[in-house]
Amino acid sequence: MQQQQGPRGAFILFEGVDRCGKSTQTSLLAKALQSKGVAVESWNFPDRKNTVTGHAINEYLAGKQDHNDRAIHLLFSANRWEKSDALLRALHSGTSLVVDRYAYSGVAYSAAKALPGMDAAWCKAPDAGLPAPDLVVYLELDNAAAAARAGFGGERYEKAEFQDRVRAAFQQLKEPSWLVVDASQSVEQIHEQILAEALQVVRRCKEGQPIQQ
Ligand code: T5A
Ligand code: NA
Repeated sequence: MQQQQGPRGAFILFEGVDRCGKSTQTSLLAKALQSKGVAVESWNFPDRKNTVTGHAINEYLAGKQDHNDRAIHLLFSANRWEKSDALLRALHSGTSLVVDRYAYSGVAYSAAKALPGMDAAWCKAPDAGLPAPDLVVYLELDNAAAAARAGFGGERYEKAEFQDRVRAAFQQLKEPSWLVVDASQSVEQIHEQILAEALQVVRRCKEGQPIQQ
Protein backbone atom coordinates (compact mmCIF):
# COMPACT_ATOMS: atom_id res chain seq x y z
CA MET A 1 0.00 0.00 0.00
CA GLN A 2 1.26 3.48 -0.92
CA GLN A 3 2.20 5.30 2.28
CA GLN A 4 1.08 8.89 2.60
CA GLN A 5 4.09 11.08 3.34
CA GLY A 6 4.25 14.48 4.97
CA PRO A 7 3.73 15.84 8.46
CA ARG A 8 1.61 13.68 10.73
CA GLY A 9 0.89 12.84 14.34
CA ALA A 10 2.81 10.21 16.31
CA PHE A 11 1.42 6.90 17.54
CA ILE A 12 2.79 6.34 21.04
CA LEU A 13 1.83 3.06 22.69
CA PHE A 14 1.96 1.96 26.33
CA GLU A 15 2.13 -1.75 27.13
CA GLY A 16 2.59 -3.80 30.27
CA VAL A 17 0.88 -6.10 32.76
CA ASP A 18 -2.22 -5.01 34.71
CA ARG A 19 -1.64 -2.17 37.20
CA CYS A 20 1.76 -1.21 35.76
CA GLY A 21 0.52 2.38 35.47
CA LYS A 22 -0.50 2.67 31.81
CA SER A 23 -3.63 4.74 32.43
CA THR A 24 -1.76 7.07 34.77
CA GLN A 25 1.12 7.61 32.32
CA THR A 26 -1.11 7.82 29.23
CA SER A 27 -3.05 10.71 30.67
CA LEU A 28 0.07 12.48 32.05
CA LEU A 29 1.83 12.22 28.70
CA ALA A 30 -1.20 13.45 26.75
CA LYS A 31 -1.51 16.47 29.06
CA ALA A 32 2.20 17.25 28.83
CA LEU A 33 2.23 17.05 25.03
CA GLN A 34 -0.89 19.21 24.85
CA SER A 35 0.75 21.85 27.06
CA LYS A 36 3.61 21.93 24.56
CA GLY A 37 1.21 22.66 21.71
CA VAL A 38 0.96 19.12 20.33
CA ALA A 39 -2.52 18.09 19.11
CA VAL A 40 -3.10 14.83 20.96
CA GLU A 41 -5.78 12.31 21.90
CA SER A 42 -5.70 9.44 24.42
CA TRP A 43 -7.04 6.10 23.19
CA ASN A 44 -7.23 2.71 24.81
CA PHE A 45 -7.76 -0.86 23.65
CA PRO A 46 -9.98 -2.73 23.85
CA ASP A 47 -12.40 0.07 22.94
CA ARG A 48 -15.39 -1.28 24.85
CA LYS A 49 -17.83 1.44 23.79
CA ASN A 50 -17.53 2.69 20.23
CA THR A 51 -17.19 -0.60 18.38
CA VAL A 52 -19.29 -3.58 17.31
CA THR A 53 -16.94 -5.95 19.17
CA GLY A 54 -16.60 -3.82 22.32
CA HIS A 55 -19.74 -5.06 24.06
CA ALA A 56 -18.81 -8.74 23.65
CA ILE A 57 -15.26 -8.06 24.87
CA ASN A 58 -16.54 -6.15 27.88
CA GLU A 59 -18.91 -8.97 28.86
CA TYR A 60 -16.06 -11.46 28.45
CA LEU A 61 -13.60 -9.49 30.59
CA ALA A 62 -16.24 -8.90 33.25
CA GLY A 63 -16.78 -12.68 33.40
CA LYS A 64 -20.42 -12.39 32.36
CA GLN A 65 -19.96 -14.30 29.13
CA ASP A 66 -17.61 -17.10 28.09
CA HIS A 67 -16.18 -17.36 24.59
CA ASN A 68 -14.11 -19.83 22.67
CA ASP A 69 -10.47 -18.75 23.24
CA ARG A 70 -9.67 -18.38 19.56
CA ALA A 71 -12.89 -16.46 18.97
CA ILE A 72 -12.22 -13.94 21.73
CA HIS A 73 -8.65 -13.51 20.49
CA LEU A 74 -10.00 -12.65 17.04
CA LEU A 75 -12.54 -10.25 18.57
CA PHE A 76 -9.75 -8.33 20.34
CA SER A 77 -7.90 -8.11 17.02
CA ALA A 78 -11.08 -7.09 15.16
CA ASN A 79 -11.55 -4.37 17.79
CA ARG A 80 -8.22 -2.88 16.64
CA TRP A 81 -9.12 -3.27 12.96
CA GLU A 82 -12.45 -1.54 13.60
CA LYS A 83 -10.54 1.51 14.82
CA SER A 84 -7.68 1.38 12.31
CA ASP A 85 -9.17 3.73 9.69
CA ALA A 86 -9.97 6.35 12.33
CA LEU A 87 -6.49 5.85 13.78
CA LEU A 88 -4.84 6.53 10.42
CA ARG A 89 -7.12 9.50 9.78
CA ALA A 90 -6.14 11.02 13.12
CA LEU A 91 -2.42 10.54 12.49
CA HIS A 92 -2.62 11.97 8.95
CA SER A 93 -4.62 14.94 10.21
CA GLY A 94 -1.68 15.77 12.47
CA THR A 95 -3.11 14.47 15.75
CA SER A 96 -0.79 12.37 17.90
CA LEU A 97 -2.29 9.39 19.72
CA VAL A 98 -1.23 8.18 23.13
CA VAL A 99 -2.59 4.64 23.30
CA ASP A 100 -3.10 2.32 26.28
CA ARG A 101 -2.62 -1.29 25.01
CA TYR A 102 -2.70 -2.61 21.41
CA ALA A 103 -1.57 -5.70 19.52
CA TYR A 104 1.23 -6.67 21.93
CA SER A 105 -1.35 -7.07 24.70
CA GLY A 106 -3.42 -9.05 22.25
CA VAL A 107 -0.62 -11.56 21.77
CA ALA A 108 0.68 -11.59 25.36
CA TYR A 109 -2.68 -12.25 27.06
CA SER A 110 -3.75 -14.94 24.61
CA ALA A 111 -0.34 -16.66 24.41
CA ALA A 112 -0.22 -16.64 28.24
CA LYS A 113 -3.16 -19.06 28.21
CA ALA A 114 -0.67 -21.63 26.85
CA LEU A 115 -3.34 -23.46 24.84
CA PRO A 116 -2.42 -25.97 22.15
CA GLY A 117 -2.51 -24.38 18.70
CA MET A 118 -2.50 -20.83 20.11
CA ASP A 119 1.19 -20.04 20.17
CA ALA A 120 2.56 -16.53 19.65
CA ALA A 121 2.78 -16.95 15.86
CA TRP A 122 -0.90 -17.91 15.65
CA CYS A 123 -1.83 -15.06 17.97
CA LYS A 124 0.11 -12.49 15.92
CA ALA A 125 -1.40 -13.43 12.56
CA PRO A 126 -4.72 -11.51 12.67
CA ASP A 127 -2.95 -8.25 13.60
CA ALA A 128 -0.59 -8.39 10.61
CA GLY A 129 -0.93 -5.18 8.60
CA LEU A 130 -2.29 -2.95 11.39
CA PRO A 131 -0.71 0.51 11.61
CA ALA A 132 2.33 0.10 13.86
CA PRO A 133 3.22 2.39 16.76
CA ASP A 134 6.10 4.86 16.38
CA LEU A 135 7.12 4.30 19.98
CA VAL A 136 6.36 1.44 22.35
CA VAL A 137 6.77 2.29 26.02
CA TYR A 138 6.91 -0.88 28.11
CA LEU A 139 6.21 -0.28 31.78
CA GLU A 140 8.10 -3.03 33.54
CA LEU A 141 6.72 -4.02 36.93
CA ASP A 142 7.63 -7.18 38.81
CA ASN A 143 5.22 -9.31 40.80
CA ALA A 144 6.09 -7.91 44.21
CA ALA A 145 5.66 -4.29 43.12
CA ALA A 146 2.42 -5.09 41.27
CA ALA A 147 1.08 -6.90 44.35
CA ALA A 148 1.77 -3.82 46.48
CA ARG A 149 -0.61 -1.73 44.34
CA ALA A 150 -4.37 -1.43 44.78
CA GLY A 151 -6.01 -4.87 44.69
CA PHE A 152 -7.18 -6.57 41.54
CA GLY A 153 -10.78 -6.11 40.58
CA GLY A 154 -12.81 -9.09 39.49
CA GLU A 155 -11.91 -9.07 35.80
CA ARG A 156 -11.01 -12.26 34.03
CA TYR A 157 -7.23 -11.90 33.71
CA GLU A 158 -6.60 -10.21 37.06
CA LYS A 159 -4.95 -13.12 38.85
CA ALA A 160 -1.33 -13.11 40.04
CA GLU A 161 -0.34 -16.44 38.47
CA PHE A 162 -1.77 -15.48 35.09
CA GLN A 163 -0.09 -12.05 35.23
CA ASP A 164 3.25 -13.87 35.65
CA ARG A 165 2.64 -15.70 32.40
CA VAL A 166 1.59 -12.46 30.69
CA ARG A 167 4.82 -10.84 31.89
CA ALA A 168 6.83 -13.74 30.44
CA ALA A 169 4.94 -13.45 27.14
CA PHE A 170 5.75 -9.71 26.95
CA GLN A 171 9.45 -10.55 27.51
CA GLN A 172 9.30 -12.76 24.41
CA LEU A 173 7.70 -9.99 22.35
CA LYS A 174 10.04 -7.21 23.50
CA GLU A 175 12.00 -5.54 20.71
CA PRO A 176 15.25 -3.54 21.01
CA SER A 177 13.43 -0.38 19.89
CA TRP A 178 11.07 -0.43 22.90
CA LEU A 179 11.53 2.14 25.63
CA VAL A 180 11.58 -0.05 28.74
CA VAL A 181 10.88 1.92 31.90
CA ASP A 182 11.14 0.67 35.46
CA ALA A 183 7.53 1.19 36.53
CA SER A 184 8.30 0.82 40.24
CA GLN A 185 9.65 4.39 40.24
CA SER A 186 7.51 7.36 41.19
CA VAL A 187 4.82 8.55 38.76
CA GLU A 188 6.84 11.73 38.06
CA GLN A 189 10.15 9.91 37.48
CA ILE A 190 8.53 7.58 34.98
CA HIS A 191 6.77 10.43 33.22
CA GLU A 192 9.97 12.45 32.76
CA GLN A 193 11.78 9.56 31.08
CA ILE A 194 8.90 9.02 28.67
CA LEU A 195 8.26 12.67 27.83
CA ALA A 196 11.78 13.29 26.54
CA GLU A 197 11.58 10.32 24.17
CA ALA A 198 7.98 11.08 23.13
CA LEU A 199 8.88 14.63 22.11
CA GLN A 200 11.59 13.32 19.79
CA VAL A 201 9.17 10.86 18.22
CA VAL A 202 6.54 13.59 17.73
CA ARG A 203 9.18 15.72 15.99
CA ARG A 204 10.24 12.88 13.66
CA CYS A 205 6.62 12.18 12.70
CA LYS A 206 6.04 15.87 12.05
CA GLU A 207 9.00 15.66 9.67
CA GLY A 208 7.16 12.93 7.76
CA GLN A 209 8.55 9.64 9.04
CA PRO A 210 6.32 7.04 7.30
CA ILE A 211 3.83 4.93 9.23
CA GLN A 212 4.99 1.32 9.56
CA GLN A 213 2.69 -1.70 9.40
N1 T5A B 1 -6.49 -7.60 26.67
C1 T5A B 1 -6.34 -6.39 26.06
C2 T5A B 1 -6.46 -8.79 25.92
O1 T5A B 1 -6.59 -9.87 26.47
N2 T5A B 1 -6.26 -8.73 24.58
C3 T5A B 1 -6.11 -7.53 23.92
O2 T5A B 1 -5.95 -7.51 22.67
C4 T5A B 1 -6.15 -6.31 24.69
C5 T5A B 1 -5.99 -4.98 24.01
C6 T5A B 1 -8.04 -4.80 29.44
C7 T5A B 1 -7.83 -6.28 29.64
O3 T5A B 1 -7.92 -6.89 28.38
C8 T5A B 1 -6.76 -7.65 28.11
C9 T5A B 1 -5.71 -7.07 28.99
C10 T5A B 1 -6.47 -6.61 30.22
O4 T5A B 1 -6.59 -7.68 31.12
P1 T5A B 1 -8.04 -2.64 30.80
O5 T5A B 1 -9.39 -2.16 31.02
O6 T5A B 1 -7.25 -2.01 29.72
O7 T5A B 1 -8.09 -4.21 30.63
O8 T5A B 1 -7.26 -2.59 32.15
P2 T5A B 1 -5.71 -2.42 32.38
O9 T5A B 1 -5.00 -1.91 31.21
O10 T5A B 1 -5.22 -3.69 32.94
O11 T5A B 1 -5.72 -1.30 33.43
P3 T5A B 1 -5.27 -1.36 34.89
O12 T5A B 1 -6.26 -0.48 35.54
O13 T5A B 1 -5.13 -2.69 35.46
O14 T5A B 1 -3.81 -0.85 34.92
P4 T5A B 1 -2.98 0.40 34.39
O15 T5A B 1 -3.75 1.28 33.52
O16 T5A B 1 -1.73 -0.15 33.87
O17 T5A B 1 -2.60 1.12 35.74
P5 T5A B 1 -3.13 2.48 36.41
O18 T5A B 1 -2.44 3.63 35.84
O19 T5A B 1 -4.60 2.46 36.43
O20 T5A B 1 -2.54 2.24 37.86
C11 T5A B 1 -2.92 1.14 38.67
C12 T5A B 1 -2.81 1.54 40.17
O21 T5A B 1 -1.46 1.83 40.51
C13 T5A B 1 -1.30 3.19 40.91
C14 T5A B 1 -2.52 3.92 40.42
O22 T5A B 1 -2.81 5.04 41.18
C15 T5A B 1 -3.59 2.83 40.51
O23 T5A B 1 -4.04 2.70 41.81
N3 T5A B 1 -0.04 3.68 40.32
C16 T5A B 1 1.14 3.76 40.99
N4 T5A B 1 1.45 3.48 42.27
C17 T5A B 1 2.75 3.67 42.65
N5 T5A B 1 3.74 4.11 41.79
C18 T5A B 1 3.45 4.41 40.50
N6 T5A B 1 4.42 4.82 39.68
C19 T5A B 1 2.09 4.22 40.06
N7 T5A B 1 1.48 4.41 38.86
C20 T5A B 1 0.18 4.07 39.04
NA1 NA C 1 -5.74 0.88 32.30
